[in-house]
Amino acid sequence: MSKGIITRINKDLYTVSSDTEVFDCRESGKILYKKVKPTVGDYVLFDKETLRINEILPRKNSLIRPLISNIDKLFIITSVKKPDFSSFLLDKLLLIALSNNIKPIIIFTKEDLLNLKEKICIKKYKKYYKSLGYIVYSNTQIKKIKKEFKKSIIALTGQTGAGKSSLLNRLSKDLKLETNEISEVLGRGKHTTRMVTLYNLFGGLIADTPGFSSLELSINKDDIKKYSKEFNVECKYKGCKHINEDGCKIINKLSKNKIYDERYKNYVKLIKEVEK
Ligand SMILES: Nc1nc2c(ncn2[C@@H]2O[C@H](COP(=O)(O)OP(=O)(O)OP(=O)(O)O)[C@@H](O)[C@H]2O)c(=O)[nH]1
Ligand SMILES: [Mg+2]
Ligand SMILES: [Zn+2]
Repeated sequence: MSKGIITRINKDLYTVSSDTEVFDCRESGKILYKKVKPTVGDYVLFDKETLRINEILPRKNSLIRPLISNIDKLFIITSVKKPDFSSFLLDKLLLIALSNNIKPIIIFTKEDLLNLKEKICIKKYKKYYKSLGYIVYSNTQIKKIKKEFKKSIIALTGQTGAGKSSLLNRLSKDLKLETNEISEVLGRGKHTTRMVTLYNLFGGLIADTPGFSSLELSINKDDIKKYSKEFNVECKYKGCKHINEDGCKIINKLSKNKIYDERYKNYVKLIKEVEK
């Protein structure tokens, strides 16, 4: 039996990469009827003769959107215009990464479309997120981004039209991935990338993924608090969620900083979203 990693899934055909070879495999009867379906990023045991996948090896983590497993780093592709910047979406994606034990890397795109005033505003956000300890790049910082690849499995995520495939094309001239202008009417992308595909690049693997126009969060309230840096503090009452509790330290700190307030609003909105 050989070990490999699934790099692409097309209906019931699984592309498995093993050393430097690539195999087109199908599921064996043994796993076909199991609840857990193989995803891109899964390490599998397969038979080179029969081209059957016999076993999915234990996962480090598994995301639903994008559907991918064993991710070390999530490149959060954050467009500042077309589609417009949304700190709510960014905060949501940070939570998805952190709660799945994935290192988030924020990459801003389309800063060239901003006027001076907007540039100053985005700069403040970048500074703030850096102050929280996150890595923040622009999609023009190719050298720095390349350094993130070594020995890592990376997934791109972000809205449709945010510039995920374009970034990969910038990083490697050979990929030539399809990209598309965003729809002027809807102000967002056209769902150009349809499949999750892992590419071998700079000593790591990176997945281009389909963008989304809306995204559900499936983590619990305690974890939202745990992974929201400024709000992961204890208050007067043990387990205070900082929503409307009397004497809450967090609520008392509001209005001191615009982005802090905005992150707080996002936090409350996310808690309410999972309460539904
Ligand atoms: N001005 C500008 N345009 C960009 C930038 N990055 C990407 N674009 C454009 O944005 C549009 C959408 O880019 P894509 O790379 O197709 O976006 P995507 O995130 O892969 O979208 P989906 O595959 O639908 O999820 C294309 O017209 C790109 O040329 C950027 O930094 N500046
Ligand atoms: Mg794309
Ligand atoms: Zn509180």
